[in-house]
Amino acid sequence: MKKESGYYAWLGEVRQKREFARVTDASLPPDAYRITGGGGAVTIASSDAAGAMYGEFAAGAQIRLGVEPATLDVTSVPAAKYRVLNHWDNMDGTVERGYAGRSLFFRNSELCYDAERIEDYARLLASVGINGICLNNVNLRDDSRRLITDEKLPQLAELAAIFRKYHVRLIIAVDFAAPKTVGGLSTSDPLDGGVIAWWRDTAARVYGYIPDLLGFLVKADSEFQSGPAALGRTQADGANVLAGALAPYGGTVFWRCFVYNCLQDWRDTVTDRPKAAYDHFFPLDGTFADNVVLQVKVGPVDFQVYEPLSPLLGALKNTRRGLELQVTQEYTGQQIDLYATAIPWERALSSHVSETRTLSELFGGGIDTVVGVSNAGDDENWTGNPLAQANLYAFGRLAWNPRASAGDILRDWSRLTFGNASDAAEPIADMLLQSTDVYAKYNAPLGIGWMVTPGHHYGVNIDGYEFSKWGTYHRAAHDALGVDRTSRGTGLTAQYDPWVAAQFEDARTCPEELLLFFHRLPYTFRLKGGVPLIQHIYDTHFDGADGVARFIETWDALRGKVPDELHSCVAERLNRQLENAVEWRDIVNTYFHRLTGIPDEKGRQIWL
Ligand code: GCV
Repeated sequence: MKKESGYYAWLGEVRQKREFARVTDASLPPDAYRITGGGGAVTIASSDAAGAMYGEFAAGAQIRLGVEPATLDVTSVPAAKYRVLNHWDNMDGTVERGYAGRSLFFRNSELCYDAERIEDYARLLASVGINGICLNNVNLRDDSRRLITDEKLPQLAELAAIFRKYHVRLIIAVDFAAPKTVGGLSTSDPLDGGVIAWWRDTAARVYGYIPDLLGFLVKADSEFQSGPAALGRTQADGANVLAGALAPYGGTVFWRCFVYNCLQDWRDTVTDRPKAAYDHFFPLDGTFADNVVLQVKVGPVDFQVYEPLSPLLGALKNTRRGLELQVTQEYTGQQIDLYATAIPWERALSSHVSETRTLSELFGGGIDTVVGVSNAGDDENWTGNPLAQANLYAFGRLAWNPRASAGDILRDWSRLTFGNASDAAEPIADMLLQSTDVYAKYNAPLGIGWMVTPGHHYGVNIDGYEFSKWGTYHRAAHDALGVDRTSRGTGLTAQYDPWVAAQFEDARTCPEELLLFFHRLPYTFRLKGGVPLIQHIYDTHFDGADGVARFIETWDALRGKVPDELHSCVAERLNRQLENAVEWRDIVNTYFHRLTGIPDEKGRQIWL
């Protein structure tokens, strides 16, 4: 079943190795390739072995997409040096925010894996250009802290060897307090001589086992993880001590910027969570060591359906940055609901950081790393919902080329997976292309976010986070909704480049999908098309649920055109998605009708 099933086509096909001629061209940058057809052979030129491998995968994919080999003429250079997946896998086998079974790597506090499956996974990742992977959760728990000890490193080195065959290098997530929790020292103060020596010894030990380790990943001072702030030190003090330890081995510190106060008081209207990363890191610009990459989430809050770009991405000028995206669908349907992440990623990458530059134009300059939080687990189809494989594929494609079009990527994935000439490929690509709009319509309106069930984050709960400590408030009242983050409100807009800030400041120029993120507006406020805000809420919620019903019709018509097992797996999820969308529709519409007393102009069913 495993290899024949349509679930595996994207992987299965790349397993069919084709023979291409290889030549060395030292003028090409690392990982880059040039593919040329003609003369009876397809030739891959590269300056290194990784480039030759990427070229072979790309040539194979082009041929399967119907390109005549003789006409191949492609030169491709990755925009980001590091294209990395972060797994949030715990050593007990659970996966934080995982929706595809259990961990591929861990069980019962041990490394535990199917080597053949890991090799499939490594090949799958390499086929879309991914070249780094962190296996353990950034939230360090129990034995995962000990992955940097002699007890766990021999087995980790065996896993590293499998990934190495495909030029994928391991990263280890480490506990900032490891000098204490692992080393038994009395402090983890980064300026303490004993701590500095401990990290040096640790790096020497780790690199003894895994000489090509890409580096360490750290979530510090965030959501109860330890960090330098608690010791009166800066984030730079913390990152630089690790960087010093890794430097002799060419290692990199991936230091996350997801630092905020998760114990806020909802009555406090001054503290504003999306301002936190900039407030913590911008003043330190230029003080991080050269081998530190600041890993910044794409939006300033936490992977909500609509967020502006994190202001930190454009503001830092003298510090290396990594863009962090969430492939796993924590807030976006948990691999039950259909949601093609390529579309919001394309929107983010083409968003402006200044009048003249988009986010994608920072690649090759300040941004040299792209990180995706993985959506894969040990489910036989890798991603729980087989259509969510498109998100892993799209992550690799956009990390390699951030200007690629989401539409092209999704169509390619569909054709590579279901067959170039298959009747299913186009309708499935169309469903994926519509999926994020449909999901956004029945979700929280216009960038307000966070109307999800607390804890697991699936399904609607409008006030679930409204009176909590997490800093995630919509502040809906009978007359107005949203948070004023302009200069008249919390002042978040001031963290952006002035040209970008000016767009956000004015409700008439603010991108409509971010209107309630930046503005507090009356329900009678007229949107660009003239529709009042309250009517927009009703209309989109009815449309969103109708959109899911249409997906079910499309999918029913595909029975027999895709493998049966895949069909029933997706069908079952679409039915659950419809229940979810109806619940969102009815609860959101009822909530706002009751609050405002304003009826739906179209007189549809709202439960009062
Ligand atoms: C790994 C969100 C998620 C957490 C995650 C955190 C992070 O808060 O809900 O599960 O923790 O982001 O990115 O560190």
